[in-house]
Amino acid sequence: MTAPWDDWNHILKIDPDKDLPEGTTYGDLCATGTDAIEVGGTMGITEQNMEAVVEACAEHDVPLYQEPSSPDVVIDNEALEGYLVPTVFNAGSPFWITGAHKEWVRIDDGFDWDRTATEAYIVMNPDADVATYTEADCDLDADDVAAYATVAERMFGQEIVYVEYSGTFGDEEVVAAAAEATDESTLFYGGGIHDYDSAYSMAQYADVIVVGNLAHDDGVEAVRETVRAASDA
Ligand code: 1GP
Repeated sequence: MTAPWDDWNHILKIDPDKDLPEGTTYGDLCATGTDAIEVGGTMGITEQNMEAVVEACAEHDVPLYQEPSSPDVVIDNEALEGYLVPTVFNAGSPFWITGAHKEWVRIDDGFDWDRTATEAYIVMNPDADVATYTEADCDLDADDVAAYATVAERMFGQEIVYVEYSGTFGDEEVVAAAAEATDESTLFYGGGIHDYDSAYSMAQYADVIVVGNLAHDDGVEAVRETVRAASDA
């Protein structure tokens, strides 16, 4: 069975807690050529700000996914193609591996399994909010990351393995090792992609590159360059 992300090269992640640059609209971001929009962030996420971004993107022709940081911010909006739910494989607290999920599946009666997939995160930037929040053990070398990727794919059947350097550009050797270790899973890379070259270098290894801050800091043209790099690589 093929999943939508099998065909993706590029995701734009929009953080509902962050502003857009002056003059940039959500519509402009949807029209950058990105393969999908993920709406999510770690801090300051509410149902209200989630809903506002989803509504603003809904009328544009790009697949829209919510990436909920916790069950209480999950929104039910028919504009959403689905939910990509993080589980952090190197979290120090089991809450972020299965604990939050355990609460979620029982509060939500009509859980929409057909539209829900998990992302097996390996969090690598110790200074990122997501690392602090999940108490992630980021002291990992390329071999460790490759082993986590194998565990995610082979033991836990994860469709998506996500090497996450949120806020900083990662180590190419680590991403290459994760790519080498994954066969069936789709490898996402995110963190510090800020121009054509940085996008191109990670897109050589990752199946899909995820661009976040750039949209909020530099706007549409900068994002377009990364889309171009992702399809060139
Ligand atoms: C964050 O992986 C994404 O979850 C993208 O990271 O914001 O550093 O681009 P940046």
